[in-house]
Amino acid sequence: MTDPDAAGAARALERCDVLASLTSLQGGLERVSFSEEHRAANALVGEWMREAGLRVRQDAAGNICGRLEGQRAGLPALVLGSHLDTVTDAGRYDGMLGVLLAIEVADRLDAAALPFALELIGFTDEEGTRFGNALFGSRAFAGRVGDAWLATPDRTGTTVAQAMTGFGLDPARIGDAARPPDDLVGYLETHIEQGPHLLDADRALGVVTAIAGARRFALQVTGRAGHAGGTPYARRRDAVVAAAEIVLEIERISIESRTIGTVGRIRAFPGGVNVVPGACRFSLDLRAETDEARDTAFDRIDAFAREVCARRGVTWSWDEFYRADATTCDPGLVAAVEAGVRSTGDADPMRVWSRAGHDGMAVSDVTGVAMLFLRCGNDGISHHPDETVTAADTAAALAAFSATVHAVAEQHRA
Ligand code: HGY
Ligand code: MN
Ligand code: MN
Repeated sequence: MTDPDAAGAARALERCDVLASLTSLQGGLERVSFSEEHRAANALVGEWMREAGLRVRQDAAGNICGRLEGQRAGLPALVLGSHLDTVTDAGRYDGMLGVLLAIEVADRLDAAALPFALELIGFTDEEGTRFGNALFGSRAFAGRVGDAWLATPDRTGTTVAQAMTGFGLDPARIGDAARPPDDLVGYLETHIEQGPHLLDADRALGVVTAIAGARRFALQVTGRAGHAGGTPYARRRDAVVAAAEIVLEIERISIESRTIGTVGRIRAFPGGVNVVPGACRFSLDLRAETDEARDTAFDRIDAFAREVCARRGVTWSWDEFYRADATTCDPGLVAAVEAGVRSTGDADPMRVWSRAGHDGMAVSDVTGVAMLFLRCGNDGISHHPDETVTAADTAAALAAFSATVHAVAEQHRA
């Protein structure tokens, strides 16, 4: 890596620290869509894009976008991006580092020599933290946001459409964010791995070949509330104990079927310490390298839950609120990412499939996508304040990302 790579990496990491201050969470990081923190982040990132010479706009979905023309005006664009929203109590690199490294790539490029335009995008609401459904900004980019999504309420009852209006957007114009395939050459995203695979293999960078398909569910067991003292076990219809059996089986089925099932949220109702819970609501985030493995695992979980609930005299119900199918990265763009990684001196680039979901899952509906991963420190922890990367790995990622853009340009010139 060269000094410019180190300098660009240092600036990107410093800017991640600045963005981390735009938070709604006392003592932690949370930045959700159509919030004042989102507004401030778009303004700041837009300014950094302008400083790098891009023409900047906010699109109809609240994504912050920049553009550099190529050899001539109006060419289809190679898009570099990631997301600027976060989970609750998040790390500061998930999403943000990819957008900021894209700015560093644009800042050093002679775009007028490129056979395509270069666009940057900071997507909003990749996580789904506020409204549950995820990939909002990138689904809008692909023209896949419909009225039902706009009517989805957050926990306060504010719908996506109302939040957009408060943000200064017109939800009826969401279609204006959609990009036709002919506008696009491809989409490249640099992202932290959010797991330990590069760390365990002692590799700074990884070439993503596929992104896991995911489904998210709101699960519910309904029994009957009762007195914690007076209700004999034989007469209980305890929703939490039934749910506990199901949660343990989710782990067992996931491990056995090489899928990844997580119960991240669980709540007992009515929630009194001296009341047998009459209901238990819990979430399921289920992902796998293939949609078939994911869907088969869910069918097994569903069958097990029905059996447990019948045995315990309680009822089982669920609602699916998010689905993103497994995405295979574009072979040509993967080859360019591999060339980028090789340019950093890694002669045998490591290929990985992403266990984390990414905006590329949505963007792949309108153009080819590929990703460059960089190593996560701290045992690969992410979606946590202890999420970390090193300056050296970030410099390597910047060098590789820049070289990837040049490799795509070479492909287009050939
Ligand atoms: O959930 C995910 O995998 C991503 O971080 N949104
Ligand atoms: Mn994330
Ligand atoms: Mn992310």
